[in-house]
Amino acid sequence: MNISTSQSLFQKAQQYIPGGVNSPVRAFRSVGGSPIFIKSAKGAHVYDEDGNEYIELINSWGPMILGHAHELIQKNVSDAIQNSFSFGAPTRKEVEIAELIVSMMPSIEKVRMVNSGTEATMSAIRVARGFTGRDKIIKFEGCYHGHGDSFLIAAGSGAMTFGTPDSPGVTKGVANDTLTATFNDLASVKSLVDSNRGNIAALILEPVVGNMGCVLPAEGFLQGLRTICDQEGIVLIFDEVMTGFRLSRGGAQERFGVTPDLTTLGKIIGGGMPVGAYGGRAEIMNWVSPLGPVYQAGTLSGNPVAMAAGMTMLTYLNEHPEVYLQLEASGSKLRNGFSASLNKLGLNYTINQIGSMYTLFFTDQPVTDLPSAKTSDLGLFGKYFHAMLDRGIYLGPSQFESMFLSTALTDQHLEKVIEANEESIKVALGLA
Ligand code: KE4
Repeated sequence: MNISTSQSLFQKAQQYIPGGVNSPVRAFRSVGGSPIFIKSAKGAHVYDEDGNEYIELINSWGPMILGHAHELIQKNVSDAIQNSFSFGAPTRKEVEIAELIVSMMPSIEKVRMVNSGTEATMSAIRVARGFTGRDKIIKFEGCYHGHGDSFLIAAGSGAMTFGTPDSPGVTKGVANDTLTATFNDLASVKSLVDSNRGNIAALILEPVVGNMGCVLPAEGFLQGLRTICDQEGIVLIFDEVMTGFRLSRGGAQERFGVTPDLTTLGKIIGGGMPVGAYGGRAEIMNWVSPLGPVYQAGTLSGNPVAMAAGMTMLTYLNEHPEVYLQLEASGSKLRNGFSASLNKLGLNYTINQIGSMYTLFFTDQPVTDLPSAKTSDLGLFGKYFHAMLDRGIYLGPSQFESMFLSTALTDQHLEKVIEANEESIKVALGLA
């Protein structure tokens, strides 16, 4: 496959941009090779600068749940830009999207729009600290909540790919207030709570993890966290930047029937534009400035063009529940197809899948937390990744990421992915 234009662009990019990319995972460092530069996308396909077509399973790491260049979103965004791009003043759309988010996610009584998932999680723990008057937070190894200092401790996603889960530049003071537990291990949470009683403001997690690869909560885990937080006066924060409006119309909290005190959102709510949000119980959110004393602000928060994209996306998802039936069917079809291939090859690699999120782990261990995710063979994954790319399937360039399906994927697309998957595993194993 000719990717010479991408290669020369990458060469040039590295002169001006650290690592040649504006977000680390894009650099292909954990899978090797030179990243492809995307020129355009439509529906289930992306097209690189050399004209190669790929079936898309990243979907911008989640936002493009309806596929790329959805005509309704395109139209409403192009209408919005006729009225200029930004005012730095309140607008009608911000009220409408806030009302819609509150109606779709009942645990959210009040919500504040920001510009990224990172801003959402940073702000959520700040208001939890303000509300409780406590300093410490609990997070889970392998969960990623954006690049805020408090979270770059045993972080997942790109941080983990680089083997630097604890980033330089995060001060000891900040790190001291972040306690890390093991995902799916309530005892590890209880021991942190016992040794920090009265000092823990919040517990934050991805209710379904995407950032160590896709990892599901064990039976009773989420409810167990809810009980601990109720007993200890700890603010339970579900980071639904990935899962929000993806795993169901009301996100993971609706699917698993566990109600957090605060929720952070991103990705889908921007319809592909830079949008994040945090919200939850009014008695907590009322602490946010200008109503309360916890400061948080943003020049482009609630940007009218971004709100047009997000509002169109959320309205469509709210009015078309069949989207979630299709995504469930697509996720199951892919999982069953992959399992059939693995059985044929006599391999019992682990597939973690829920709805339209999945990860194929190159390990025969069950993957329930960071240590088990790390038993995966990264070299094998890298060969598999490139074999899939050569067959026109565009996966996330890391073993420790979830893939994201869109409604633009047809059965034919999925069958092509299943076929390419079997061939690519053989190539990776040197069997073809
Ligand atoms: P952003 O600041 O990247 O918008 O959101 C941070 C974030 C917060 N919480 C969760 C659960 C997330 O998954 C993310 C960001 N996800 C990564 C994918 N692993 C974004 C991809 C990237 O970093 O380039």
